[in-house]
Amino acid sequence: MTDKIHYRRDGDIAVLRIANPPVNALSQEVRAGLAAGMDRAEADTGVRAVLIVGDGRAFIAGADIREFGKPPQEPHLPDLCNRIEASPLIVVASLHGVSLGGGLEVALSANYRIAQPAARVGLPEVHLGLIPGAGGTQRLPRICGAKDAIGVITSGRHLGAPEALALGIIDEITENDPEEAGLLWTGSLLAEGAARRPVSELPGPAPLDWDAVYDEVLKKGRGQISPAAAVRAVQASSELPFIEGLAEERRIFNDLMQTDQRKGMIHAFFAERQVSSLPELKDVPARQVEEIGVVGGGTMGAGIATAALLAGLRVTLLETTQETAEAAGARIAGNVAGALKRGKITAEQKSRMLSEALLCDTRDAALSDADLVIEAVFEDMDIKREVFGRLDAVCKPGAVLATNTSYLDVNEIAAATSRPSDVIGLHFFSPAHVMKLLEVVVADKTADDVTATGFALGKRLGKTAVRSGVCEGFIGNRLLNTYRSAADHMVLDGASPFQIDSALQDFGFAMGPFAVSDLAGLDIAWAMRKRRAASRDPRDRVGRYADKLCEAGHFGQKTGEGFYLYEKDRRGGTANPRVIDLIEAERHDRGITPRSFTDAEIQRRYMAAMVNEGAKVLGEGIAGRPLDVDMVLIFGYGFPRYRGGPMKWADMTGLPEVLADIDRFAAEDAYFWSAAPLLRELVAQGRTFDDLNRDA
Ligand code: T1G
Repeated sequence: MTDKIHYRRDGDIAVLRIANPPVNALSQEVRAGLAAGMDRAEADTGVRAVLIVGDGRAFIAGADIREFGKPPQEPHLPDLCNRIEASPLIVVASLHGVSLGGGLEVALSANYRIAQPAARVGLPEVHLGLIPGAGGTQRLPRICGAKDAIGVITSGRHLGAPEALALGIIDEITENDPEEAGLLWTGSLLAEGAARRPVSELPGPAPLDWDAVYDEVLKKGRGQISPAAAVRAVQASSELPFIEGLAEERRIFNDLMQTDQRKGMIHAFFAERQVSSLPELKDVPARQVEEIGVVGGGTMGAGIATAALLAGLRVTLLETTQETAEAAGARIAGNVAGALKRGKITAEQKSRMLSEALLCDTRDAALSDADLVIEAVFEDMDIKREVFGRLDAVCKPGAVLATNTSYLDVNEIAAATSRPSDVIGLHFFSPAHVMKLLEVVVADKTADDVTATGFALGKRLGKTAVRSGVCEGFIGNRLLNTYRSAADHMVLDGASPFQIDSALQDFGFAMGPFAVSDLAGLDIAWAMRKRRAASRDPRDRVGRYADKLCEAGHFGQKTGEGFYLYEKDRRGGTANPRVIDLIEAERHDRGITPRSFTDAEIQRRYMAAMVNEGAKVLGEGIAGRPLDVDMVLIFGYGFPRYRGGPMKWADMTGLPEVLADIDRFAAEDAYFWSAAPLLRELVAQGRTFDDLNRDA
C-alpha cells in the first residue's frame, strides 16, 4: 500500500482515506493505492462495505494534470472506476470540498454518495480541452438524464451540494466530519440490507436531438471543440451498451488529448497559477491592507471601489464635490446590487458594504487612515501629478500610493511625491469589479514590498495579477496598439473592417477589433492619435477613416454609430456602409489599389503583429515571462483561452514560421514589421517561448 491511501477497519466497514495534498489529485500512486485498497478490503474477512473519503480540504480535485502529455501509467482511471464499481462490497463515497473530474468519476463508480453542505462537484474537463475520460459521460447521464448531464459537462461548472442532491448525483447532504458521516451512512445502509447499486447497470438516458444539441454547443464554443465532442460521448451513453459507450468516450478523450487546444488550455491552467507568484518576491512580505482609498468616482473608480468592497475591504472614495461624491456612491450601489443579483453576495452583505464599509467624501483628510490609495482620475499627467502631491501630504507613512493609469509614465507620477518607493501602478480593466486582469506596474523606485502588496491585493480581489514594467501601454495596451495597427493597415490595403472582425471571431475572439473599438468608444483612440500626431514617425501608417467617423460625432455604441450601426435595445450592430465610403476615399487619396485578403492571411498578420510586440516587451523586460503576456491577453483582451495565449500559439505554430511571416510582411513595410531581436534569437537557437517560461 502507498502512503497516499490509508486503510483502516471500522467494524465491518473498510475505510480508504486519500492523502495526496494539496487537493488529492489522482496521481498514479493514488490510483494504484485505491486499487490495492479495494483488493485488501475484499480479502479482509468480515468487511461488508468500503468507505472512500479524502483527507485535507477536498475529496479529489481530479486526475493529476501534471501527468498529461506523459505516457499514461496503469492503473488507468477508467479501469480503476470500473474496478471499484465491480466490487461485491457496497462502496460509499463521502464528499467534501471539491470532487471534480476524475474525482467525481470515482464517486460515481461508488454505489452511494453523500456530501458536506459546502461540497462542490463538477466535470470541468472542457476547461482543459478534454471531456470526462473515466466514465463521467456514461454514468452521469444514467443518473440525471442526458440534458442535465450535457449542461454539467459542457459548462464544466461546479455544482453545490443542494443542486447535486436535486440531480441525484448525491444521495444525502450530511454535516460533520466526512469520515464520521460516511461511517454512519454506510452503517445504516448495511443495517437495512441495502443492495449494491452500480450506476453502469442503470438504463441509458432517453435520446435527444443529438445533431441539434451538438450544433448548438459547437456554436457556443466559438471554436473550442471539446464541449461539442462531449455531446457525442453522452449520445453514446444513450445508444450503446455501457462498455461500448465507455470505449467511445475513451476514443474521443484520446483524440482530444492530442489537440493543440488541450495543450493550450493546460498551459493556461498552470500559467494562471504561476503568473502571480514571482520568484523574486517569494520571501517579501506584503504590507497590511484593510482600508482602501479611491480617488475619483467615475466608472473606473467606482468599479475599483466595488471590487474592494466585494473583497471585504473598507473603502473611502474621494470626489471633488458633494454632488459627484453622491453620484459615485450611486454607481457603487448599482454595482453591488448587480453582484447581489448574480448571487455573488447576500442581501445582508450588500447592506453592510454600503452602510458600514463605504464612505464617499470630498476632504483629502478622509484618506489619512488608508493603507493603500488608488487614483483613478482623468488620464492627464498634470492632473495625476497634482493628485499625487496631495496624497503625499495627507496619507500616512507606509501607505501605498497607486495609480490606475492605463498608459502614462508611472515614474513621472512617482516623482510628484517625496516617497516614490511607495508608488506603484495598479491598472484595472473596465468594469473593474468584473474583469479579472490586473497589471501591477512596477516603477523604477517602487519598493519590493509595495510590489508584493500589489499582488496580495490582486489575490484578495480575485484578480489575475501580472507584473509589468513601465512603458506606454504597459503589456496589454501596448500589444493592442500594435495588432490594432496591423488591422488598420489591412483595411487601407483592401480588407474591410467587417471581414477582419469576422475572421478574428472565427479565430476565437469574442469580438473583432473594430467591434471592440465601437464598444470602448472610438473617441478614446481618436484622442490618442491626436496626442501622438506631433511626435509620430512619418513611416507610421495611420488610417484617417476612423478620425472622419469621430469628426462626424460617431463614437460607436454610445452614439449608436461607429463601424457598425446600433439600434436601441438590440444586441450587436450592422455593418455601417458609411465606413466603406470613407475607406475607399482614403485609399484613393493615398493612391492605394485595394487587394483582397483571405481570412487566413488576416489571422496570420494579426497574430504575427501580436507575437512580435509580445517578444519586444519580453526583450525589454517589460514582461517577465511569455506566460505573463499570455495571461494578459486571455484575461484582459478576450484572447481565446483554448489557444493558450499569443506566445503559446506562436510556439505551437512554430517560431520559425511566425518569423518568416514577419520577414515577408517587412518587404512591404519594414518600419512596422521590424522583427523583435528576442524572436530572431530564439529561432536561431531553436528554442521556444515555453523554454523561456521554464528558465524563469
Ligand atoms: N492536478 C494536479 N494539480 C492540481 C490539480 C490537478 N487536478 N488541481 C489543482 N492542482 C494544484 C494546483 O496546480 C496548485 O498547485 C494547487 O493544486 C492548489 O490549486 C479523467 C482527465 C481544485 C478548485 O480540472 O479547479 O480529471 O500551484 O491554486 O484556488 O476525467 O485547483 O500550489 O503547486 O487552484 O483552491 C479535472 C483543476 C482534471 C480541477 C482548487 N479537475 N483544479 O483551487 O487552489 S482532468 C480539474 C482546480 C480529469 C478525468 C479528467 C482548482 C481547485 P501549486 P489552486 P484553489
